[in-house]
Amino acid sequence: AIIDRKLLIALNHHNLQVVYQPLFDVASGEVNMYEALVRWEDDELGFITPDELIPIAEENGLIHEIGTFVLEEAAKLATDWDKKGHPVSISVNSSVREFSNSRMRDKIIEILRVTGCPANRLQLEITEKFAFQAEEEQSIVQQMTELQDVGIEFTLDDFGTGYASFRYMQHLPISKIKIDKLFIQSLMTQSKTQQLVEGMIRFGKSMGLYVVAEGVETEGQFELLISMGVDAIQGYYIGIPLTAESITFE
Ligand code: G
Ligand code: G
Ligand code: NA
Ligand code: MN
Repeated sequence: AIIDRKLLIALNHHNLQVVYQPLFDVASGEVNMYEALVRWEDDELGFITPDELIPIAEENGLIHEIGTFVLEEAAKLATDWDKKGHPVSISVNSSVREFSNSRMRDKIIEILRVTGCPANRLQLEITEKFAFQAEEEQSIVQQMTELQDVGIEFTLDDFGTGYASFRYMQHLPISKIKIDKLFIQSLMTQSKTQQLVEGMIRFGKSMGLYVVAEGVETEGQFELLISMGVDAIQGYYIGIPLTAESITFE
């Protein structure tokens, strides 16, 4: 299809963008992490959102090239920040599909080596939206475990909306969960949602995990989540996704 060809050309010309959204760490009271989010705008097709782009790329196989591009951009930026004295890490979304390539681990280690990025400055977010096949499981777990051994942390993204959370947690080396924004949207208006979020935070903490809430847009949500013991907050209330050049440190 035309979109597949256009995407390939855009990737070859590095014509995609990456924007970065801040995460506020409650314990330190500082932004200590940014999430990398890919953006693609085509001259004719216009703006293609990641919700459209990622499924297309998973289908046509270009998800691996998108992953490489975003990882390289993020690793370069985190290295640049490190050199300037900003100890801030960047987390990159990756589809479990990307780990079906047995060289995902090697690719990431190579990106760290080439960019000089400290391993603990690059993190990965895995979504539970997609199930992995039983036969892929061993390779996925092994690659993730080896990456964790060198210092790369994994977040289970969109927590609570998939169907495989507990299975993922049982097998994958995850140290953080990110409560999906769907739950945050009705946090203030539904007592049932409030109980669910409280339960997810308590569960995460009892598992020794770092618990993030995303999609936080108001002070009310922010205060309530902090009183519930959440470890980090992400959302428009903290900051919108920005290009690397627009991000400043005080
Ligand atoms: O912020 P935004 O609307 O762009 O994100 C929409 C969805 O796309 C989110 O689920 C996010 O995890 C996913 N996404 C954004 N960037 C990337 C990326 O570089 N790789 C993958 N696999 N998913 C991404
Ligand atoms: O699936 P993932 O969790 O990675 O998706 C992140 C998506 O959420 C991105 O599209 C990002 O632009 C969007 N997002 C980030 N902060 C907020 C927010 O406060 N409210 C809403 N509605 N969306 C947000
Ligand atoms: Na994410
Ligand atoms: Mn999410």
